[in-house]
Amino acid sequence: PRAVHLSDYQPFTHIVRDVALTFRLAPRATRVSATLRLAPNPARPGHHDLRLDGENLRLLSLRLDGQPLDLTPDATGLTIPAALLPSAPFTLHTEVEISPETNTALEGLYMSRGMYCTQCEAEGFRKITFYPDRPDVMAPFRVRIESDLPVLLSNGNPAGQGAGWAEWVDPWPKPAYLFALVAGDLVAHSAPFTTASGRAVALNIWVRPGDQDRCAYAMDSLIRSMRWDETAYGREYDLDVFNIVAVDDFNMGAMENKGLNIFNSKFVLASPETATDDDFARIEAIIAHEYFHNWTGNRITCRDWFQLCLKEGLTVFRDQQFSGDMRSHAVKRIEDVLLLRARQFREDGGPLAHPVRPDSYVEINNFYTATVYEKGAEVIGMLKRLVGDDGYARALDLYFTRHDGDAATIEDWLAVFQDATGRDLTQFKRWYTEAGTPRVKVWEDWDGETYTLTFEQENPPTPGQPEKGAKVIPVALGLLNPNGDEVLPTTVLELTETRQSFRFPAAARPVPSILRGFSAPVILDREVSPEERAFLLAHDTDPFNRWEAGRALAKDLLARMVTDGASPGPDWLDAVARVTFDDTLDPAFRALALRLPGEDDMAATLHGAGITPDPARIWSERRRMAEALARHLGPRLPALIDALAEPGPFTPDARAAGRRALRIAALSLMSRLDGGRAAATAYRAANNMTEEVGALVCLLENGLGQEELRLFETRWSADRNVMDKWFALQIAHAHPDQAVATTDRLTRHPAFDWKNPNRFRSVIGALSANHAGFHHASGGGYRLVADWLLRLDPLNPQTAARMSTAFETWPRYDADRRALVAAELARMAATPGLSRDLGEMVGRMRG
Ligand code: BAL
Ligand code: ZN
Repeated sequence: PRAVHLSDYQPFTHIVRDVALTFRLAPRATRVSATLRLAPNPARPGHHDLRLDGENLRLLSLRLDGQPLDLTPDATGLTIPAALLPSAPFTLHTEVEISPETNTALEGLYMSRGMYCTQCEAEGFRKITFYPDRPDVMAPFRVRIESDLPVLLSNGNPAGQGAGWAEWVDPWPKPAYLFALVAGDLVAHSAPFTTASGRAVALNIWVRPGDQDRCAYAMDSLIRSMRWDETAYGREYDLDVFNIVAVDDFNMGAMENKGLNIFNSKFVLASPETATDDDFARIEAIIAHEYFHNWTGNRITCRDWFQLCLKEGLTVFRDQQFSGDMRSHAVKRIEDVLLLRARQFREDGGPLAHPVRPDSYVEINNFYTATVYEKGAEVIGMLKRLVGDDGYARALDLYFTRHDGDAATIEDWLAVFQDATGRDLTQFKRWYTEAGTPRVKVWEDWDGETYTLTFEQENPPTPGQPEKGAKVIPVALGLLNPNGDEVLPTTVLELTETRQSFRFPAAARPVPSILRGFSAPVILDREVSPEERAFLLAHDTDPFNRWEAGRALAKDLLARMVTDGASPGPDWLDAVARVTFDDTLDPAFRALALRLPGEDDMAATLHGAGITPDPARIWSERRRMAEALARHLGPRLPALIDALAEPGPFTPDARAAGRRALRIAALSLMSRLDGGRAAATAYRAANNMTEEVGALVCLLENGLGQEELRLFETRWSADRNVMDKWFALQIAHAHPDQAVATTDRLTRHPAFDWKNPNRFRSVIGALSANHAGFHHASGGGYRLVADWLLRLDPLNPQTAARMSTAFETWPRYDADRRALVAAELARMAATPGLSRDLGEMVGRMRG
């Protein structure tokens, strides 16, 4: 397959003035007739062929201005030669037949348990009808759906319905990737909304009968998102209805189709009994994310798929701001950075590294990555820090006024910042075009009067990018005096050169708090004593860096335990104890401070320090660390666990969730001491899924919980989303020597419906999340995952390709493991008929 290059971009030959579609739904023979009113595009002078994308379509009829055309499509589309085309506007009519029921790839129009639904981003619309399936072709759509199913939905506003049909009109020009259609036996959880300027909007969340009592939190999140976008960004909703549909079979989390968002049901349905606090937080964030796309993605879309971060980075940034406003900015920032390091730094440091704006791809579905999304959001956070809150607000206002209705680029985006603030962003743009996580080394010097910080940035080579220039790195800095008082409040230093020094008057040697709020997505290299880290954990006024100091203390210790058999000493144990029992601190923060560094994170850190990580040893030393902490805190744990019990009914708010998180963290430590007694009691007493899962994990981590797993399965066997947890937990928390066997056994469980992406992820994905199990020296983890990717690939290449990232960290490990992974990658690469999706991923990982 050929790569597509950013440098080859050209506007489309034609413009689409409007689109009328009629769907006659039938599981194996849906008829789609399309009427496109087209005209030559003045931006592409000359008389051109018209090339329409189309895949797996049976062409039944083709007419141009009413006249039949006798043309045969090829495997990827249909070309109408220029000689047949008028130079004036014309109308093209096509009718095709498609088979939603046999569409297992879940792209285009497909069926999920009797319901029709669509997924068109990035290039699914071409599996529905012949069309210029590219985001810079925008048009208003009129859609008629004919079906006996009771609920028939498409984008825009309703325009009539009767027995067996419904019509929808979307007045906002949109690219085809935002098209959506749903038909099914569904019920709505509804609420009214009035926008700031008085438009009445009917909000509906459509679910299967029986699920309607699990929509309240999603609806509440939607209403809060709509209000927030009005106040924070001045953006109002622009249609009379906003529909959300929950679907069980879905490749992604959710999709922002104009006026008709389609969601993976796990990110909509929630009740205290079935959803954990993390689920509630994710639902709130994803509902917000998809809603926010209405302006950042839909009203202003991307010119081409290389610009994906234009909408995704910005929309992630906006949903992070929203969640921070709804919950706690400090806790949200820590969680976001944990995720960034776990997923994006991991990607940026391996064979799949790519720029936030890539410049070539084989399969665009492979670029819905942590780099495009999460690093894309970090880059916007840095921009905001550099131009200030007012500058950011002015730039965004200009972006919305200048580009409403456009398919825009990163150049357009940076231009609004330059024009609104006068700041030259030429160098800053490297964040978009260069891959890799910069490493920033810091030295300090104090001569009795002046304190000097010297920074040196290193931008490591990544695939296809051996050399890079210096980046603009905003480093938020505070200085504390030895009493813990802040002598320099947060100040943003701008690194623009490879090596740079900053001087501060200081009569006493200050303690620096560097990269506050994680002000740039970099790896900070600085030799810091455990005493200084403990000091910052106790005194830093910046909550992120306070947490970071504790985390660094733990990582330094764990690294020494792994490499030279060190043991936890009072410096770390006492520092953690002080935070754990400090009632003046937010329980959610204390829970995060109690969380030990993850095994994959440790492996990456050791690798970065030039040490080959041994997954089994990291696992056992981390366990020894947890046991030492449990013994140290042990006498005070029962009182903490009791004090954090929530009286009264469950509420999903951040305060209550934080208390539960700390309680479960304490219970986890307690379980290392009491043979699981407290956790078993908590499991039976739990009246919500957070505590049910929390207690179960405590047991599983100690090789216990078999009886509780049976109870859980009996209770929840009819609930697909809850059963996904049951599958995932016992694999992710299995002993490393048993993880592969547990996974293998569960793939034979009658409820292992491997064609359902959520279930596949909850089993095969859970194995790759079990670091020591997946990287087991036997190679069994690698083999099992590769076997299942090869099995899934012919049916659902997108999900198979995404999950192949399990292998992306192979260069970190020892020669034996590298050889085992190489053999699996070679086996996949040699498989006949491998999809373009998985083929590209495997090829990139092999290098
Ligand atoms: N656009 C794909 C799903 C999302 O990022 O919202
Ligand atoms: Zn998005």
